Amino acid sequence: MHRSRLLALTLLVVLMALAGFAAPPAVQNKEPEPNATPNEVIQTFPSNDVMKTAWKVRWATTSGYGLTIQDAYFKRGPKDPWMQVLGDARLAEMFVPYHSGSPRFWDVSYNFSLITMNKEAAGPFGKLIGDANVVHEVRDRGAMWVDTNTGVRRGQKLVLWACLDAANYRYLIEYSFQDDGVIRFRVGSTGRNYSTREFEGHMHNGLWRVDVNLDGPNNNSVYVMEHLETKDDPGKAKTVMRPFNKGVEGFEDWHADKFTMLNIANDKKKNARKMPISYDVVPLRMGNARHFGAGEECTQHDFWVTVNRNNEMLYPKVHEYVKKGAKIMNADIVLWHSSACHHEPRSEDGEVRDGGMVGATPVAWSGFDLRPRNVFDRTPHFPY
Ligand SMILES: [Cu+2]
Repeated sequence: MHRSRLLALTLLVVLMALAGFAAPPAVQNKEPEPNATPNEVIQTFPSNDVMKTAWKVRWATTSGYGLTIQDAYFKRGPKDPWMQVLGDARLAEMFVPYHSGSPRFWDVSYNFSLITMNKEAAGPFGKLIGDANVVHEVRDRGAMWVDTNTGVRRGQKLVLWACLDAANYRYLIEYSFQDDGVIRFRVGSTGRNYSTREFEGHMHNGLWRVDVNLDGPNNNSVYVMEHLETKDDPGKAKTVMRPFNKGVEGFEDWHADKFTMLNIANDKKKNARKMPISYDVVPLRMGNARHFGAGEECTQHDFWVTVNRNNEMLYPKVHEYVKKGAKIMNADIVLWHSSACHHEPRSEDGEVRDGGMVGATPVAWSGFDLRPRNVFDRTPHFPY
């Protein structure tokens, strides 16, 4: 490059930086390397009494994805064997488009690191693990159930969480493994609103890739469960369970009036009541995020299912991955799910003082649950 043009370009970059324009880092558009440092946590419940249930979770940290789950096994009773529930699970992308059209960030692809935590972050009962960038906690989770005869049963959960250092933003990535077999996936958006656009609305699309391996990778089938009630049949309602996308790779959408859930079952393994063990995918959402820019096809649907191929990890390509049309009944399947959060800034996000943002955006959460269905033979942790 000619020296004067180089000088002009450098000057422009410096001026842009002074004016508060943060250029997004270069996109790392490669399939990630497998994680090299698995770490194991075993937690029995209740933590202060004779064991009833337990989780064994292997986790890893990696730049970009932050904190990922390698696999997770559940023990539903002291005499039961470990049963696999998860293979690899991760926040596969965090897509953040601003209402005016730009910027449109893919915040996992920029290879950000995790922040280092301290004792204050871990709280009174948490401990720092990894390179002090992951917090391990056992939290009380309030009432598990209430019964006429036996009263209130309180529950607990193992929580692993970390925080991605995404330029001005911070993303809390949190996985909870409950004593009743539930797994909660959450991502929380916080930090400082984008410089020069502090009060512009935008979206935080938490895009998850979860390899569900219920009792191992094989024989998993994906269904859609819908509540149907129409004015053609007043006063009547029914629940319909059907194969996801007719049993092959593809997509489905979430409908508020159908309370759409997915169900992932291992039809070969039954509980004592002869019901196939399964997990419900329970969405917890503000709405369905749809975006229409180039390369944003993956946001056109809320659920995608593929078979597990280790070289297919990129959420923005999921609409291409499903084109193979492979069978997702009695297969090793992967769930891809969008949990989006609409961020319309408030005074509570902070204020602009002397040209810079002062304050911190309170955490806005999105996510979903995986909830056992017929994994137990009866109510978990019931005394008789
Ligand atoms: Cu935001």
